[in-house]
Amino acid sequence: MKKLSLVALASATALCSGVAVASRLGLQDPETPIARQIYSLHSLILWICVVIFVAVFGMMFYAILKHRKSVGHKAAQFHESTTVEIIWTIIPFVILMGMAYPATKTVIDMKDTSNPDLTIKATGYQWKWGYEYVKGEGSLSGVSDGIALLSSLATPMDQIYDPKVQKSENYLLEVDTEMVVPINKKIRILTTANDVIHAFWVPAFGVKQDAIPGFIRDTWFKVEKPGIYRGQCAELCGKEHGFMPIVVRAVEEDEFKAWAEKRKAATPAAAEAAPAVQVAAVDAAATAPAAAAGPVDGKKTYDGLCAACHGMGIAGAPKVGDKAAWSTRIAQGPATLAKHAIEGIRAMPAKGGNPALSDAEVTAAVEHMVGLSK
Ligand code: HEC
Ligand SMILES: [Cu+2]
Repeated sequence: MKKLSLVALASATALCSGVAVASRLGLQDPETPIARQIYSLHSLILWICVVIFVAVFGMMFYAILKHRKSVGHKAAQFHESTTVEIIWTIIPFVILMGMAYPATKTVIDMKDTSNPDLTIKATGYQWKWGYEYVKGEGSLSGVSDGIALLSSLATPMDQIYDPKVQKSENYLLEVDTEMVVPINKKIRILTTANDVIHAFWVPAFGVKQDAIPGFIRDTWFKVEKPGIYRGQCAELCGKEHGFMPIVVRAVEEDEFKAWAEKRKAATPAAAEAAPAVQVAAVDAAATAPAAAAGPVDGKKTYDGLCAACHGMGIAGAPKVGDKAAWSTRIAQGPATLAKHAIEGIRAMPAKGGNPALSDAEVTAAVEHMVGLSK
């Protein structure tokens, strides 16, 4: 028996040291003050559980072995013993209080989204994230106001569906457009969604917040080290739930300002209106014609609507960038391609399902797609 418990002890120790070495079994390394609090809370409670587990089971097995009937032991009688009842009320009470105090403190800190330096609205779509740098109070007010990004999975589909293709290092955790934030600043994230419930989750930040259509929830983080941090949608949101990662690039404040300048220059003055237009485009049922003012931007139409099917090659749509799938189609000539996109062909809905688009916009989107697929 002694031998058995020794083996159990040895394997438990091995497991614990394994956790420390290959951190894959533990939580991700915490990178924000909140994440560190959560981590130590987790460790504290885990060890309390371990101690209780060992004490309770140790006592139980000891009693079963030593006091068994076959060795002639007679059961002790302590029914309605006030002392015992007081003890088994007070001990759990003390343990629970010891756990509730630090837990409450951490939860209060997590929920304190006051006085942010920067506010970003994260909108969940089926299946990508949109980030809008909201015009806010805070010390970074004015720096990035109005910047709007759409962030989609960058892992090529053949890595996902073709087992022979080597998977990239950040398989399913890479995006085309990252969220960029400055370090050592309080970033408030407002979460919402456009279709179904998603959840914004970046483990290293200790941030996980549901994104619910029609509601705004908030959370916050303050990263200390520049770097790339990866997360995922943490709510089952449909068939590509696993394909909507979150990537946050944390940079020095100067770098952030430079990035914001560049990004603002790249987006037309209508940057603030852009997300609304994209939302309308994604929601093909929205019949209100989106005012098609301004230059015809094929990329925008593509990103906002066509990419939903063509970005990943969903439902038989030729995937953008897939040369083999496109070569025969391109061979039909630009006029035929544009006609098929405008009028629809087989599973391809007319104008991608948004009749509010002008022919010119659809044609520009086709040109953009062809450019990416030659
Ligand atoms: C709901 C999914 C969906 C959306 C949204 C969508 N497409 Fe398609 N598209 C398809 C499918 C499916 C096909 C393949 C049709 C076929 O050949 O059977 C296709 C084919 C095409 C083709 C090739 C036509 C040909 O002659 O081979 C073009 C060009 C095209 N789409 C352009 C667009 C443009 C531009 C948009 C955005 C305005 C768009 N698509 C939005 C599903 C979609
Ligand atoms: Cu989701």
